[in-house]
Amino acid sequence: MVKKLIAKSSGVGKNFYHELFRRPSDNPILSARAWPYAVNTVFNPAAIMYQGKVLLLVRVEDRRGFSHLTKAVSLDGMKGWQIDQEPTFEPDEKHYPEEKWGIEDPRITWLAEIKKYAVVYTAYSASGPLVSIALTEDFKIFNRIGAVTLPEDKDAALFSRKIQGKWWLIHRPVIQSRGEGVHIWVSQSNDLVFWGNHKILLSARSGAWWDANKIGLNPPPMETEDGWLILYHGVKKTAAGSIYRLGLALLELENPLHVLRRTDEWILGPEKKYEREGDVDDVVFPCGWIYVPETDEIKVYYGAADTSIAIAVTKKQDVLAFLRNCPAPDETDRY
Ligand code: BMA
Repeated sequence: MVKKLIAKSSGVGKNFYHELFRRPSDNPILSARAWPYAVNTVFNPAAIMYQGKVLLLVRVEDRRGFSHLTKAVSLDGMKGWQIDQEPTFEPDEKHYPEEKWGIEDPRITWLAEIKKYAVVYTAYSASGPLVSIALTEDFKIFNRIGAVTLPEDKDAALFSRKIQGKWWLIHRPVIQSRGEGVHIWVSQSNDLVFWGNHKILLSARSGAWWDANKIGLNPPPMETEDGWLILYHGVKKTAAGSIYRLGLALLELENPLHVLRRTDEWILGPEKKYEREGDVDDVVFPCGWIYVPETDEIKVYYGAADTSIAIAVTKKQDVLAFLRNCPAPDETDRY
């Protein structure tokens, strides 16, 4: 497979994106039917290794339309899920009014320096979605830092370590006034509470591109020998609605603002029935991925059509080989 993936030049079809990620035949692996209590849908899960098992923190939409987060744990990350009998992490509107209409789309990062897992999630406030952070050690007790951005902002995750002496947060503010696209930004902090030094990290393309006008981060950045691996979505508006597809980028390890590579083609898009049809058609939306060093596999956990949870599997070395052959983006394009 690797040989095919490293075509000499980039361009239409040259990079064989469709061979990079494989969907197991068990897909979708989790849906509302598996849930121990009545829910509408389960999707967009965060994923992390915890005590030797795969832990998903799943976005669960109840039958009012509000979301909360519930934990599902499995030894092999495919089957035998043990799902909490009730919500694991619920909105707390009384103390955090920004969580009025629920909490959504978590991303988990292990912060070795403070020995805590950071859960970065979308709080659905009356003024629109914004980014909140909570810290946990055991996925039972969650200590909220609270809202760290203004609305409208979402699709956020932390880098796993300080870089240039600061914590770095990727997020996706929607700036209404300019109407020139919705881009991925990065901000820095000393304490995870107050964020500044805001910069555009990746910009949406324009025109006919699959990632024209609106992009956002998916799982947290993954540190690799070649750089920070980024999986992001592009939202293409068509006459029939929006199509959510995924692309990859690679950022320099000690200066993530330097984008080393970015795929021209999307590497995963809605193809299967469970991705094409659901509460929201034509969506693949991961919030977590897990690297398995023994097999070099990366397992991507994604929401399919805002209705169920599926997996796509690849090998890290195949992804890095693929990216080495992708263009280095023109960084003057950003603003
Ligand atoms: C995005 C997010 C995701 C959702 C997707 C498709 O804006 O809100 O939670 O999966 O839209 O509906």
